[in-house]
Amino acid sequence: MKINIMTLFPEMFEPIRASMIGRAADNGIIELNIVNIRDYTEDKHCRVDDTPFGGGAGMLMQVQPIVSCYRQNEFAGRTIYMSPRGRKLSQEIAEELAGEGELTILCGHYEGVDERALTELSAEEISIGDYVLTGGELAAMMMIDSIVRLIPGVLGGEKSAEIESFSDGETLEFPQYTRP
Ligand code: 4HQ
Repeated sequence: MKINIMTLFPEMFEPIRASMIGRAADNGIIELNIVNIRDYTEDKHCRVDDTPFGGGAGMLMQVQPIVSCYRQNEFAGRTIYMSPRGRKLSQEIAEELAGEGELTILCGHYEGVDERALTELSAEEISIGDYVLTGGELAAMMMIDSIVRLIPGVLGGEKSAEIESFSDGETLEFPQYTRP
């Protein structure tokens, strides 16, 4: 599976290069393609944000850098914008997304992104919960972690069998013990 991540803070994704996901990327089971939206700005001062038209607090991410980034990289597959307005992430959604060949994830900052960028990318919105973060990066990492562990070959054989037998029971685990 190819996972494209559009962000203003690529360095925030270092932690997912470690652990199980890092190994899956090293083994070629997944491909993490992390791109910096700022690299696509056509503004002479490299700005990527602007004030909301008609007023409102804070700043919004501009359409141009996002759309240029998406087009120039020829991203394909479903595009997901991490947003507290979105469909709440669940095991069912993770399972659904684990079956995709390519996913593009847009991480917003400031007050969010200009709605025209979301329309242009036909982005679906997914939320990790009813609370407000400073950016979509941590939300994206949580979603990616929940998806990638379901891809065959990412966890050890023993673990994947466990997933088969638990499927939706994963979230209802009983207390477990190592030997006394
Ligand atoms: N965000 N689930 C993006 C979130 C969030 C969430 C806050 C994402 C602000 C711009 N994302 N912006 N909750 O709180 O996904």
